Amino acid sequence: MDDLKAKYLGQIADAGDEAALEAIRVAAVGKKGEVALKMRELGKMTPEERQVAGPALNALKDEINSALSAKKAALADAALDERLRTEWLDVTLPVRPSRQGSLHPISQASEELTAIFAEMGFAVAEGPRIETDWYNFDALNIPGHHPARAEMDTFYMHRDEGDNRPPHVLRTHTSPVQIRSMEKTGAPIRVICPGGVYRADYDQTHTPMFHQVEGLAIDKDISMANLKWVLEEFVKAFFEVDGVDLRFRASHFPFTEPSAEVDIRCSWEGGTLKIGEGDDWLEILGSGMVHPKVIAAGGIDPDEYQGFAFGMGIDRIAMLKYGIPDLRAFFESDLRWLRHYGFAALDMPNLHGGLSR
Ligand code: 2NM
Repeated sequence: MDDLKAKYLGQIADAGDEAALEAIRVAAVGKKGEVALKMRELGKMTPEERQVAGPALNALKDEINSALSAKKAALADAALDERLRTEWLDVTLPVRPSRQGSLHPISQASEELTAIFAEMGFAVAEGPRIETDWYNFDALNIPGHHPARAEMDTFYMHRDEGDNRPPHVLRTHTSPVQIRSMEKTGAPIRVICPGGVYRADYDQTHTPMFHQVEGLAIDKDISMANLKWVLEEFVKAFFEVDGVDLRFRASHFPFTEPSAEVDIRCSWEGGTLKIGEGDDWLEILGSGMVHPKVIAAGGIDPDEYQGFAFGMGIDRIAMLKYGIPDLRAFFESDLRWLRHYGFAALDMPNLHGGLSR
C-alpha cells in the first residue's frame, strides 16, 4: 500500500495538465483502478486482516483524491496566471485612430454646438421622436384649428378604429422636449434640445427627416437682451469668427411673443460663403420670448417666470460651416461622400482646443 501511495502521489505531483491528472485518477481510484482491485481482495482476507486493510485502503483512496483535487486547483491557478501574463491589455494606451470610420457632419456640428452651449450653462435634453399631438402642438400654443398644424406637413401615426389613445405624430420640431424639460425640472431652466425631426417635405432644400437644435432659458429676469448675447456668442464660436452682425427681424411664431428671425451678415463673393463680412444676410434661426401659455403648459407660473427660446436647423448650419452644397447627400450614406466630409471620430470638439480641426 505504501508503494501504491508513493507511486500515485509521485505521478500526481509530476502531472503537467488536467488530462494527465484524469488518466492518473482512472488508473488509481477509478472503478477498475488499482485501489478498487485491492479492495476486491478484501473478500479473501480474514476478518482481522480486513479490519486493518479496509480502513487503510479507504484512507489511501481519500489521500489520492485530495491530492488530485489539490493538483487540479494548482494547475487551474497556473493556467490563469499564464493567461494573465500573456493576455494583458494596456487600456491607458491612446486609441489608434481608425482609417475606416468618420463622424458624420451632422454629428460633428451637434458636438460642436453642444460644447458651445454647455460653456454658457445649457444642459442637453432629449425626448421621444414619436410624440402626442398635445406635446407637439397644443402645449406650444398651436391649437387644433391653427394653420401652423397644416403648414407643418405633419406625419401622423396610424390609428386603428376604436383606438382611444391620443393621436401621435412624428415630432415636427424639438420643442416638445423643452415642454417635457420644464415639467421635469421646473424653473429656472437652461436647456438645448438637439435631435431629428420630421416633416412631409422633399425637394432640393428639404428632407423628410432633418435635425434641429432648440434652446430654452427661463428665469425671473430673462430678457431679449440675454437672447441676443447668447446667440451672438453662439454664432461667433460656431463659425469661428471674431465678430458677427446679427439682424433681428420681427416675425411670428405661435410659441413666442415677441418673435424674431435672426440673420447673420455674410458675403458670397467668388462663390464662397464668408460669415461676418459683406453686404448679404443669411437667415439662420428663429427666436423669441416664450409665450406665457407655453410656460404654463410646461407647469411653470408665467406670472413669476419668463424666458427666451430659439430654434435652428443643424443640417443647414453644418452645410454653411463645412461648405457642403447638397442637403440630400447628408442622408444617402455614400461612402465616398462620408470619407470626404466626415470628421476624425476621436477629436471631441471643445472651445479651447478648437472646434473643428
Ligand atoms: C423656434 C423659433 C422660436 C422654440 C420655442 C420653444 C419652447 F418650447 F420653449 F416654447 N422651443 N423652441 C422656438 C422659438 C423655436 O424655431 C424656429
